[in-house]
Amino acid sequence: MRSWPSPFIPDIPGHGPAVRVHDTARGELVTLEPGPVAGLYVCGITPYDATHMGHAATYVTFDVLGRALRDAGHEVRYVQNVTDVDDPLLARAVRDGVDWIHLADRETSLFREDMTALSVIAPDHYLGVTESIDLIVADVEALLANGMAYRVDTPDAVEADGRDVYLDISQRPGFGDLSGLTREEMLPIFGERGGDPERAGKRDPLDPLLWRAERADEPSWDGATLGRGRPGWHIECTALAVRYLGMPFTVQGGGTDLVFPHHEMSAVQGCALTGTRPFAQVYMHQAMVAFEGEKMSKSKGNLVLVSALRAAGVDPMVIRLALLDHHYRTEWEWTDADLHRATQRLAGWRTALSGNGGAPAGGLLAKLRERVADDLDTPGALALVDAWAVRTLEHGGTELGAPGLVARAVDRLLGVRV
Ligand code: 5CA
Ligand code: ZN
Repeated sequence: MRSWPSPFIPDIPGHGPAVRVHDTARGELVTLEPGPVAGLYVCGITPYDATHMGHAATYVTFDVLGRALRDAGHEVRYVQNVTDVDDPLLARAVRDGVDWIHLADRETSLFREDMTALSVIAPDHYLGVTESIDLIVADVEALLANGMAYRVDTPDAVEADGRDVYLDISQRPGFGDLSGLTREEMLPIFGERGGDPERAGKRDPLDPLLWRAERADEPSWDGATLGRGRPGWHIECTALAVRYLGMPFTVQGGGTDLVFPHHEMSAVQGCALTGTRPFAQVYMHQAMVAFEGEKMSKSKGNLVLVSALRAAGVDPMVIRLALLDHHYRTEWEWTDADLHRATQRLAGWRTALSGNGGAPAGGLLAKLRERVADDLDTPGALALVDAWAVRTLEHGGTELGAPGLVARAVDRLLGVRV
């Protein structure tokens, strides 16, 4: 799938320290040790509505991670999916009386525009489910062949012998290691987040769907020995990560709403498929962004859209600064005050950065790098630039070239074009 144009990443002297982040599985800060190439998989959108501040927070967070890894001297291989066929997308298309393909296409295009405007570095592999069917089918067939998956009778399948396929979770060691949830805690969440604990014929209510046999009025693809149908949700991310990054890759990312079941299942499936562990070295999650008292979500409709703000004339760099002002592990609620504060900040920075000279910047570079590499402390990084801007504005610029250096550092590390 076409991705979007990546922004230019300016060079600055030296390089940053090793990157430390919070691993959800271990519940502690860990230093990433990826070797020359860091593999990053971040769960992409289900394109049935436009990019909201929660999505934007997630993609900006992992963009900053990618920038920190590059600054520390690693090459970054970045993979992202598009869930361009799934139940909520099909349901929205039916509700609105539109073709699901057009809906997915339209919202994915808008997402690309939003990511471009927000200066987010594009994935190296940007892949829709609908263009990855063969890969997914081969993986589900492999899981059936090695006894990790099983078929369930499906009376409402279109094909007479059509049967759904599930992963046999009870066979899997390590299930629950990521989320740390008990079975009792898992069951209701599984039901709320796309799972089907009540489905008759499953060996375990928590078993995730791998392949859904074709039903009437639903899109379907040729599944070779699986029969016609479409993939379950989690297997798409397993298949793409294994194929395009290989196991174990450096970081699996997304919002905290994906810890269970999505990332737990993706990981268990990857281990079942390859016979190796772990799936990813580290699992990183962006805290939920709320609006009007609740998690911002397409299904609830309490949305602040990136595209709507852009259409209203808000500078995308103001949006990016508003997001960076919140640490990725802290839940927060979007308000107009965020916009106001970021607008003031950008204006102040622009004034300070437009002179010939500025306050000395050598020390600032090292401190900025340290903040970003320390569990992506972006609020701390913004505060450092604020302090430099105040010094420059209050005392005038003494160091020629400092504004240029600071502007490049802010662009390289934080993705803010001033
Ligand atoms: N297509 C799946 C992942 S494979 C999906 O969850 N799509 S999504 O469109 O619902 O979400 C896209 C990304 O944004 C996910 O990483 C999700 O965790 C994150 N996200 C969704 N809502 C919020 C929110 N309110 N705050 C922060 N991140 C969010
Ligand atoms: Zn995913």
